[in-house]
Amino acid sequence: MNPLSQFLKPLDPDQSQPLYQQVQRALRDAIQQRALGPDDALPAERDLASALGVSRITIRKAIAGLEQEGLLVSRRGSGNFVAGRVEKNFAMLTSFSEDMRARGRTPKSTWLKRSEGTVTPEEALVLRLSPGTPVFRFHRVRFADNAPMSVEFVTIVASCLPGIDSVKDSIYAALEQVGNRPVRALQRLRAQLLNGENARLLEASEGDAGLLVERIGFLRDGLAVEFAQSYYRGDTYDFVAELSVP
Ligand code: 16G
Repeated sequence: MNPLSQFLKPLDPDQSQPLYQQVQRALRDAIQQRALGPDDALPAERDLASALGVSRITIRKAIAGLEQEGLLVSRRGSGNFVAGRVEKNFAMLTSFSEDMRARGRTPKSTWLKRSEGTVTPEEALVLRLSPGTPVFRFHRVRFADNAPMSVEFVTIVASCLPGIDSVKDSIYAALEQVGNRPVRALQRLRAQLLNGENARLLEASEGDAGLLVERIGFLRDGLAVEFAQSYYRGDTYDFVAELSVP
């Protein structure tokens, strides 16, 4: 038996919840319980409509809502698909915006804070800067389409950018414009449970699995330009690397 059929049962029009929301819930459950896996095609609208006993208009409204949530993606001409996990090459020095675009997803960010200051003792050690060096700090939630992927804290050495407002959507684009995009980086990945503010921002539950990736980016002359800490939802990101014999 197709396990998907467990989720596609005729709905009850007498329930207080609008029908399209019931459809959304049924499909969301099917995705979360893996009856539909990443990149799987959703059944045709007319098949969903007849299985759930609702109109195609209701199905379309539910699908639009799930697209908004980032759970489904519609591909022109070929239908609706479950959004896939993002696979990121651990050894590629790319930006979040580039990674998302390369996968056909639209990068978005919610800005939580941007501020100017001087290095903290920790940043001074990590970036090898003298105390008092000016820095810019950027705090954002990063989305692929409408699905939250990471909460990011980035510190950039202020002398590498013309000003804090030169950063629009992409920090790396702003650095590249003035020839200060990092060309080498060190990266560390650590498992971390999502709690408190980070869990809330990533729409995860307290204690869900997460990943903390820290990156120190360097310029060609070896000077550090960025220190970034990104907290990822554990269920949305896969880090892959190619290995070779030493
Ligand atoms: C990625 C980088 C981060 C960088 C950001 C720039 C990892 C683990 N981290 O999130 O170091 O600051 O991209 O993205 O990949 P942006 O250019 O889209 O702002």
